[in-house]
Amino acid sequence: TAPRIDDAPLAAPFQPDPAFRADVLQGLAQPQKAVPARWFYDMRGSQLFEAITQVPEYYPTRTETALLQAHCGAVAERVGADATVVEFGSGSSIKTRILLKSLPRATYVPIDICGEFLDEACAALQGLFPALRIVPVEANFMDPVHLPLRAEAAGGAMLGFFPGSTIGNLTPEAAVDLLRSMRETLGENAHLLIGIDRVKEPQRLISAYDDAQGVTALFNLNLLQRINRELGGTIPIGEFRHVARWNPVASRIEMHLEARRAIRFEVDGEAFHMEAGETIHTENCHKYHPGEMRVLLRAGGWSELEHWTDARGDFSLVLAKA
Ligand code: AVI
Repeated sequence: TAPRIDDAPLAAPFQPDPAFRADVLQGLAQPQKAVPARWFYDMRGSQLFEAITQVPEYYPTRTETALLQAHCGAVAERVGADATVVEFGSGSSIKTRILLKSLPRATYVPIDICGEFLDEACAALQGLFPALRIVPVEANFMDPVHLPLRAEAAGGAMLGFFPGSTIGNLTPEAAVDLLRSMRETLGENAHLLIGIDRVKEPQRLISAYDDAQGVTALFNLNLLQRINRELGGTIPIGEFRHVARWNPVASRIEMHLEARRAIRFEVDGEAFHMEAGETIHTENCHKYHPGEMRVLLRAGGWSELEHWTDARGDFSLVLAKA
């Protein structure tokens, strides 16, 4: 007999991302439990990160935005108004608007891991810049990215854009590898405009990653919600608290999720146990001195052309050339 319409499945069953599953199961089996920070950014995580950028203690976004406003004209003079701007981890693309205003004939290639968020950001940007050519790429920019167009095809120069001190979420070794792969992706003669957070008093850094409203705590805890939802986890989220610590040896803020008491849970049928006070390490945010930034860029194949900072010396905006 012919199948009836009401026999058809309503929707394909949800398939967990195999890379997410592997990272979580391996990470939770380590003596120091850890889950890579890239898994923060599902739809809610991306929205919570945007909310973090608005809290008073989180100075990087405000400071970098002011630096971009002050110096985007100088960037445009170097790269030309018809440059192709390739943004690594584009998120809401809010800062990009400042840059694109000074590059009226630019092509924009946003790369982001969250396709849903990417679509929304592109639609908003297209509304503001109706003539802008946007070529979105849904990808993890940590992996080598194949660009759908290169400078030859687009006409103008290539300008990599990596704001927000996202480079700080990598170990210095991984940061050098990423800078090299960006150089590879962007080609000869490319420029890179990069935002890097500076070392400062630990208390200011800790407050920036443990804000009074608790937005960063929600962002961190959302990772556990994502594990429960997408990987069939039974993690008792209320039994965890958000912790931000300054690690002076590694020059980084570390975010952890700390168990308030001894707990047991399962993820995808595998059992895990945590002692009271034991943590899951979820993020590193490395902070650099200006001289260290130059060395890092150099090791990644980039020479510093300009280095701008704010009156307090909180944050650096660096323009470099391949
Ligand atoms: C995306 N990244 C640069 C942020 C940072 O400051 O390292 C992520 C973040 N984590 C907590 N607050 C913000």
